[in-house]
Amino acid sequence: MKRSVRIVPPEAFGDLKLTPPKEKAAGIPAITSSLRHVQEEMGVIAGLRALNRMNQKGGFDCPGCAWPDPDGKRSALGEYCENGAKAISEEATNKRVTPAFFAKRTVEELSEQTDYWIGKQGRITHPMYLAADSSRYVPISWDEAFEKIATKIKSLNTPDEACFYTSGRTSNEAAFLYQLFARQVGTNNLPDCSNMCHESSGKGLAETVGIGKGSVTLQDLHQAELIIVMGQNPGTNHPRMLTALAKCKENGGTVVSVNPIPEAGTNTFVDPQSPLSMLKGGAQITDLFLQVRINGDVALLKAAMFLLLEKERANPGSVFDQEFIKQNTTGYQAFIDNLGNTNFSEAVAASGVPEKQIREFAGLLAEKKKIIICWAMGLTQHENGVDNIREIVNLLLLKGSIGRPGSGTCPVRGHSNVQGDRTMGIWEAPPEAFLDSIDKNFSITAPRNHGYDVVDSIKAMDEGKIKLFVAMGGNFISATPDSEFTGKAMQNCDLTVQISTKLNRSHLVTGKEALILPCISRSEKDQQASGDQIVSVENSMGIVHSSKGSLTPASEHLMSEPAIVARLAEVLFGNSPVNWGEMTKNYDTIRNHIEATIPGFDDYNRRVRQPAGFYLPNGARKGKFNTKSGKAVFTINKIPDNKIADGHFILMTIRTHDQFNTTIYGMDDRYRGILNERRVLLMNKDDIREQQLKPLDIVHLTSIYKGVERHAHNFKLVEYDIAKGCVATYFPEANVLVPIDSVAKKSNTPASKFVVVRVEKR
Ligand SMILES: Nc1nc2c(c(=O)[nH]1)N[C@H]1C(S)=C(S)[C@@H](COP(=O)(O)OP(=O)(O)OC[C@H]3O[C@@H](n4cnc5c(=O)[nH]c(N)nc54)[C@H](O)[C@@H]3O)O[C@H]1N2
Ligand SMILES: Nc1nc2c(c(=O)[nH]1)N[C@H]1C(S)=C(S)[C@@H](COP(=O)(O)OP(=O)(O)OC[C@H]3O[C@@H](n4cnc5c(=O)[nH]c(N)nc54)[C@H](O)[C@@H]3O)O[C@H]1N2
Ligand code: SF4
Ligand SMILES: [Mo]
Repeated sequence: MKRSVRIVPPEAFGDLKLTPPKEKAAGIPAITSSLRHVQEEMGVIAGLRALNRMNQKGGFDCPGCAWPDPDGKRSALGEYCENGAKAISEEATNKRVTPAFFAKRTVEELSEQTDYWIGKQGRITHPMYLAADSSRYVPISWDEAFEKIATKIKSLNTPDEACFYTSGRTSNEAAFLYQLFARQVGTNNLPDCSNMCHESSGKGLAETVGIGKGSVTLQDLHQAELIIVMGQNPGTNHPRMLTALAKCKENGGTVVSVNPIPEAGTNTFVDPQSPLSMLKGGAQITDLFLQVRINGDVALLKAAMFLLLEKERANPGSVFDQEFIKQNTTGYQAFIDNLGNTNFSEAVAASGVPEKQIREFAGLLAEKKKIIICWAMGLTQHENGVDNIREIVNLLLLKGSIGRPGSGTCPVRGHSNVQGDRTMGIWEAPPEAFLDSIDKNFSITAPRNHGYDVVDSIKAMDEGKIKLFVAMGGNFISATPDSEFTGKAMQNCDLTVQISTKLNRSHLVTGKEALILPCISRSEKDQQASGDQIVSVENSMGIVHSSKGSLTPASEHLMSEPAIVARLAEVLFGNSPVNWGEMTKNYDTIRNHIEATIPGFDDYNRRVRQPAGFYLPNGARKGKFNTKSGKAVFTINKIPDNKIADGHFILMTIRTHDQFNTTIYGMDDRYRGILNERRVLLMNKDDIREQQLKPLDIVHLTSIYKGVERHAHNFKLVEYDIAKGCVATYFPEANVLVPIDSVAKKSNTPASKFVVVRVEKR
């Protein structure tokens, strides 16, 4: 039975209210907003008790972003931000989705609701099953659920008909078991949210500096002379990064922001953890704001480096670190020859930034030595996303700004353990050495052929090549591109299984049969045979530390993520050669296996219990580049051709201040001054006039890619300070416009920051 569920969220309007965009981030409004969310979901007392444990040594890790906690003393006023408070309120909510909830509603009915409504219903309490001939989930026992999955796996023609997705909140312990399970099944089909996120960073960095992770620590940020924040909105998505930027400024550093819109947090930051900052009215963060056109970053960097090269040629050794370049890099001459041929005025025009500001930027680059570049989705989610990262590396190499204190690469990760999941082997293209190690430690033979990443999984589903889809967290349907295409592809699967805490669209747009396996969350007590367990996570700076939940689980019927994987594996494989039954009695056993399999985890069980955890080895941080040549590599990257037809715009799909990816916390984008409405299109004043539109007009969007059109209707036009020719709206409502084939070369990351659209008045 094909259910007629809604794949794309309904086009319902809220009651839009506009206020001037905020000049200041955090401060009192952030505290008020945190408390409101805590109160609504958990009650004030329980909420504050939970917040007191969050990000403290021995407490639980914030389920929000991957920003690190300080190594040393932690603030008694709380080591969290507004969005951390929202994240915990959302997962520790008092509301419940019970079997009675499902008995009252079909999946079709549920799918007509907004994502906001769906997410707000509360925590799922029981394992649930959706039969092939039904539209209503009914309760199922854990044993029956595992039996169904095991039976399906046994029936596959090849293990590659199974696909195991992971979202980045999963702990190291759960992730390690999950990938091991997939490999014992016999597939490397392990797509993860990273494929849509920092995959371009991983690819670009591994190739040039020999490690697919960032090189800096928090200390480095504090010590840097110049920090460049590119394609990132830290005030909303990594709020405590502002504390680090403020420290850098206190120490005399300079901050440059590169963005098509001026984002609040990078203007002024009022540290809610610092009474002094509150009194003073906050610190100015950005010294120089460069309003690039969407995907104008390579052009900007090239233009700036061209100016540096002129200075260097006039006065050799004055700008570039020639000694560093000679000792540590390859490809310099070819890079310089190419850079010298840059058409400067064309590069300036392509960047969209006025020449005067580019000269100012180049002036800063010329005089500073300790430089850090931070970035996020504004650089990775482009067809040339990998080139963006390689160009950043070029600049840092010219300046000798990597592998030294106060300098280096800083890709700011999204989900709290997305980096750890990859370290644990959640990877569709695992290195041979990793698989050898798995084989040796567990006496299995892991498959060697690479599996599907996110985009390839969707295409495989479309072609009927995937029969079983399992998701360890996340919301695959809403997070992926080309929603209609993806939704139909997912419906081709025989069985889809979601291991989840809360309800989302992926529970409604399913395969023929579907299961929901509800799990405990990070903040909750994880009790196993040997007592309360800890799990561990790796943050954006490669620090592995423990996380211990303290709240009572949302329901007595929940299982932990590691226990779900181990139980399923035991049902399918028994306890030989992998002793799955032993695995979850005490998670120390899992960590011992991780230690035996993955480099850098020596003495894991002891070190993870150190109050601030431990740093994983990182060659680039120490100036050791683990590339083929043993040196860092200059690369040549073309300025992308971003010309689009007249009357078209480049659309970026971004996050509001009130959401975590597909989880909608509320309807306000407070810093941007857009309240009570998510269906908005941000457009520049001149463009509105030239298009003969008016602010608050209702418009329809059509994306055009290789002759195919995709539609999203009903957005209110908001006049906004955004680069000319560019427009913005929110993810996930706009994912229906992102073409499945528009992906970054090499990383296959959907280009969700570069969608060519037409804007038409309703
Ligand atoms: N509160 C909260 N925190 C989060 C998340 C969340 O949804 N909510 N999500 C988490 C996850 S998984 C991730 S990956 C991160 C995402 O963190 P961000 O990458 O900060 O998130 P986005 O909203 O996608 O913002 C991208 C930024 O890049 C800019 N931009 C877009 N295109 C370009 C471009 O071509 N060039 C330049 N220079 N800038 C551009 C946009 O204007 C915007 O400021 O945040 C993590 N933290
Ligand atoms: N257009 C567009 N699309 C994008 C992006 C964009 O910028 N623009 N960003 C991309 C990025 S960077 C990312 S990372 C992806 C995110 O993709 P996903 O990681 O797949 O999506 P999330 O919205 O983070 O997943 C939220 C769901 O996770 C489940 N969950 C929450 N906590 C837990 C837990 O502790 N355990 C388990 N098992 N489940 C839990 C809940 O059911 C919740 O509904 O989206 C990508 N999609
Ligand atoms: S910065 Fe990120 S990890 Fe830290 S408290 Fe805020 S949301 Fe949580
Ligand atoms: Mo992400």
